Amino acid sequence: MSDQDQKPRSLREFFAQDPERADREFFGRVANPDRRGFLRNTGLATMAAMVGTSIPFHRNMPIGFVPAAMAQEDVLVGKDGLTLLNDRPVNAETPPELLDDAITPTNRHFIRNNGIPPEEVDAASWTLTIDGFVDTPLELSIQDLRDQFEVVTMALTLECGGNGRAAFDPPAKGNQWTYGAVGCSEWTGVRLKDVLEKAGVQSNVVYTAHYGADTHLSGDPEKLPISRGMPIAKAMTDNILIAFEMNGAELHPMNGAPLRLVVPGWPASTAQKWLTRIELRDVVHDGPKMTGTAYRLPNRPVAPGEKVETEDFVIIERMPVKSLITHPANGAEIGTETEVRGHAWSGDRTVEALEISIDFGTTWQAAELDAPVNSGAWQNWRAQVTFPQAGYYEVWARAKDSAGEMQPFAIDWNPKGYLNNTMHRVGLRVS
Ligand SMILES: Nc1nc2c(c(=O)[nH]1)N[C@H]1C(S)=C(S)[C@@H](COP(=O)(O)O)O[C@H]1N2
Ligand SMILES: [Mo]
Repeated sequence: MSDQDQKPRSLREFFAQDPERADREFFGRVANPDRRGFLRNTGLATMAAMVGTSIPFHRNMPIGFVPAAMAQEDVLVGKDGLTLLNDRPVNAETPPELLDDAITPTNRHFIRNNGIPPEEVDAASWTLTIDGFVDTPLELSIQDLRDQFEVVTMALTLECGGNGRAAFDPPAKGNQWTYGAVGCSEWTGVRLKDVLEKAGVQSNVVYTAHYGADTHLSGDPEKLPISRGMPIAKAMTDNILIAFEMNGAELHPMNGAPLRLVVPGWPASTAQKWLTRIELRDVVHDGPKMTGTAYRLPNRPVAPGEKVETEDFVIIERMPVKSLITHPANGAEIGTETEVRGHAWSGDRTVEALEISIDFGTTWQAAELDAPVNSGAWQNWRAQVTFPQAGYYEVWARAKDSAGEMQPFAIDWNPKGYLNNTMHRVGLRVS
């Protein structure tokens, strides 16, 4: 039986199967000889946050004890309305109608973890190492970053490369994301480019490699859950941040506190959370999730279900043109006059036009489309729609980008279910 088959589907199941491990991974709780739990500070804080207050007798709590007040969704502390796809590692997406804000609030930003987040996070002693082919290797605290580089705030779109995977047929393995593995929060930090320039990028550098403090699901300290990178030319663009604030506050623990990369326009897997090290390499990075079929696509269209050889895969770079309808919600009952609105984005490009249809794609109406607030931010759009009579309608939205690329009705199937940018459809009952 593979590891996959034994994977518990809920937090409660996980605690039932392996209580000591569950305690270690969720709360950093270590067993005492008398089998009572000893909660480290962050673990205690996590559990207190879950139950909503302090736990005076926490020292008496037995190992593997799930507080009765804790529902399964409570792994999502500090998140609101997210759909939990997996709790080990934690993966949760945001329903489209909860992504209606121009800037995604922290409690609505999706979570995609490949491993176990670090238990003890101390922002004051956190360091970032810049090494590899640089003139001067750097070791920087978060305060050093603030002091030595220009601090900037930007709205930046992060989208998982597997967003939309649930629509693939035959199905693709992995988290069954529907629409909500995307968000555009406001991030504060320093430009990656400025930091790399200070270290001095040597002429033979072709690629970055990113490392974080999370640990592998197996518990093996030699294994990394994920370590991805990008071509040096991409790394030197202006809108990539090493961020220490999210929406004007600390990063959410699940979104990489206290330090992460934010890389808009490319698969968000390049945006290393709990960032500890960036290495500059003279070859393409080969860390976990860089090779094989991970975040890679066949180099040609393939038939649905077709077997593709590993050497025929290429690394995904920019994300494709895409949009989301965030209002009204799918299934809503509305009147004949309604504002329809949402966001649109396209990798390193801008979106030039957004059109909607209420007659299954027969005719299209231009929506009002805002410019991005800065490079790397999604664009907000809205349209006033008049439905001719009561009944069932679908609103479809399609974006077209600066290179003339438009969202399709259907996309080529690929083995891992990446880059689904088909049009978003919302069903509405008009009365
Ligand atoms: N250290 C670390 N960084 C990581 C990951 C991870 O598992 N570990 N997941 C990546 C993936 S696949 C995505 S889509 C984004 C998700 O960022 P979010 O969880 O803040 O939404 O983080 C990326 N950075
Ligand atoms: Mo991802």
